Amino acid sequence: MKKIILITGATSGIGEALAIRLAKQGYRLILTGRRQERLTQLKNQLLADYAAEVTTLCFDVRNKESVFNILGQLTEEWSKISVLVNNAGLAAGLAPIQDGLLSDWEQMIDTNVKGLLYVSKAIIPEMIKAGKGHIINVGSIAGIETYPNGNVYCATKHAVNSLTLGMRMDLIQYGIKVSQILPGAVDTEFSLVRFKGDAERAKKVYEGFEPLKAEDIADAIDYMINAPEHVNISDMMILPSAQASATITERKH
Ligand code: NDP
Ligand code: 8X3
Repeated sequence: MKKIILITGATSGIGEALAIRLAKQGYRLILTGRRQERLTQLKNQLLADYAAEVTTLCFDVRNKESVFNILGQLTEEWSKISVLVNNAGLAAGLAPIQDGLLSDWEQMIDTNVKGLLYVSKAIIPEMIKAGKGHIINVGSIAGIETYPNGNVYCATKHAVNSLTLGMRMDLIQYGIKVSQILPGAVDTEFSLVRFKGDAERAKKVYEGFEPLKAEDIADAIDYMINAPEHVNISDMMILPSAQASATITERKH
């Protein structure tokens, strides 16, 4: 029987690409996000294309009651999650600290940090019981380097980096591996969300160079998941070839 893998934020971008990649390999998937139509559409696609076994759960990771109720109601079979991919996250706004919106800050902190913690806390007990498991956190180059106007988003990804280290230390005694993937610029809905639907501004982020595709990151997470039991790919930073750091990207205009 293939492992069960839970991916948060599977309705677009990296999470969706990973779901497709893992379904192809026969993994059983629990896919989550806030957009039910997208979850249903993806489930139907994975069933039609790969006869994949998929459970979808629609909830907001910021809502702790929903997280614990919904994940707590998984059947005996589906609660045996082998791999948790904490991928749901976002940037909201790109403004100097003095101009940032409180609502943006709260959304990023509540999703990227608190949401990741809620989901992890709901899943970890079963992994401890099983004496094995694998948690993969989606961090960012922004979790290592802060860039101008990135303030709170960068702080949330620094928190993900720190939580990854802490989780790894605390969970090692239970046979649970903890990994982190830290992408640079990936062309997904990320910038559209950051700029609140301003497609022109979002497009500019990826102009003049070839950004990563969601599939590039899915490929790397697949490698982490399929590494032998005794191997933990602990942290993996992946950048577009044209990106040297959080602030240096070689653009051809
Ligand atoms: P997308 O915007 O394409 O995907 C984000 C996913 O997160 C969606 O499925 C969205 O689903 C989900 N999500 C957002 N907020 C919530 C919430 N409150 N509750 C539940 N689900 C939520 O962007 P990416 O695929 O690029 O982002 C995935 C991760 O990768 C994020 O953590 C991001 O910070 C990180 N990352 C992205 C980079 C990039 O350049 N794109 C680079 C480095 C890291 P829904 O809206 O349906 O809830
Ligand atoms: C997303 C990459 O550089 O826009 O985490 O912050 S960046």
